[in-house]
Amino acid sequence: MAVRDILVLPDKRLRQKSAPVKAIDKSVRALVEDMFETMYAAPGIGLAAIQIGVPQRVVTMDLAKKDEPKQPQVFINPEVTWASGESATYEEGCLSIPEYYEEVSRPAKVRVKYLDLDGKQRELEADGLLATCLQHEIDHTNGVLFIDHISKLKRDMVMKKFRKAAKRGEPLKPLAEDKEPSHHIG
Ligand code: K1U
Ligand code: ZN
Repeated sequence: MAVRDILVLPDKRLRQKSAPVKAIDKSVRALVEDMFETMYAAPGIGLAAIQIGVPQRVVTMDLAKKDEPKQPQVFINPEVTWASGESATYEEGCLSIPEYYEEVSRPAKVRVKYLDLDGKQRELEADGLLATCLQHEIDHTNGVLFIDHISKLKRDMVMKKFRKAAKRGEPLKPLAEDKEPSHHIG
């Protein structure tokens, strides 16, 4: 198990479309372990494999509050099969876009089809933070970032800031505890 480096804007690999997992073997299970370790260390509530440079459709998540026992969830080849017409707005963050938070409007409810770690086909209906987080992570598997859902003006500002930081070789800070978004669980 290892904490892996998280890709940060403007890394082009974040725009790559990930490939479906063909077989849930030892290497996929090892990837999932590394993803949880990386996600908990960040800390984050979700992670897509491409964020650690692995272009496979694998997502980890844990929406447990600070004082609750861990609730690790794994979604392999997740796919939205239905989305509500009604929208919900949530202040999102992204471990690949550190210290930037913005309100994003998405379908309030979604149905998601996926494989669990045993290769069993499952489907769930989600609302609230689970619906937001699932859509954010599924977007990652398609090379889409949450800044693609905000205005071009704001997106261009974010891109400019991160390109500049990369050029200067500035150290990229993780999401600090005191900078957590207002909706934070726990
Ligand atoms: O995919 C990612 O980059 C992870 C991202 C998931 C996410 C957050 C908010 C809305 C939608 C998707 C994060 O985990 S950002 C960090 C964060 O929200 C958080 C960190 C510590 C405690 C609680 C939340
Ligand atoms: Zn993200």
